Amino acid sequence: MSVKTYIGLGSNLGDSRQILVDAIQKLSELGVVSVSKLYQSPPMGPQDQPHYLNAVACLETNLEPLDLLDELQKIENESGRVRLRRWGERTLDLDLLIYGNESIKNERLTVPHVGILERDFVVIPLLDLDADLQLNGQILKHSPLLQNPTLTMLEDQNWANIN
Ligand code: A4P
Ligand code: MG
Repeated sequence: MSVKTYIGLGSNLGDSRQILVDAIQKLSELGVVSVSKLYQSPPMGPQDQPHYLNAVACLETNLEPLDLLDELQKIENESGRVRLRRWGERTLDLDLLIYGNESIKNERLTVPHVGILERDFVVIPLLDLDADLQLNGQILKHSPLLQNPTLTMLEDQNWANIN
């Protein structure tokens, strides 16, 4: 039985747009994928790093959570992932944001991903995919973050040639 999952994508090193396009292509080998618009956002965390490109993908997959995490980490590594410091620059970061209605907390995985509701670069692309999405009883489109978004929309939902 397939489960609806949401994956956050971020990149601020290398050819970020191409890295995200390639990542979406690889995600589409794991199930049915649709994507948000493509955004640029100022760095959260250390400020002396480049802006990020961010997007969110919806993936309907049969993979169990830890198997999906394995696949996400494989895709990160294939992008030549460099990660220098916490919240620092990286070629590709794939976060498992939501896995169906499941709450998961173990050594390798916390789902829903912590911090979704504090990050406009996650909330806004999630709303592209489901305008009525709720998380822990919170209606995302009512989030105060939407009052003063810091991100810029770069391209519509055709950017990855997938929808
Ligand atoms: N892990 C636990 N739960 C999860 C999950 N739901 N999804 C574990 C993915 N991984 C999860 O991840 C470290 C470990 O987290 C993994 O081994 C996995 O078992 P990591 O990606 O190597 O490193 P990091 O700790 O994710 O810390 P990180 O990545 O520094 O934090 P974030 O939260 O991923 O933030 N600013 C903008 N504008 N846009 C961004 O996308 N991203 C970050 C990274 C910082 N600033 C940003 C952005
Ligand atoms: Mg991460």
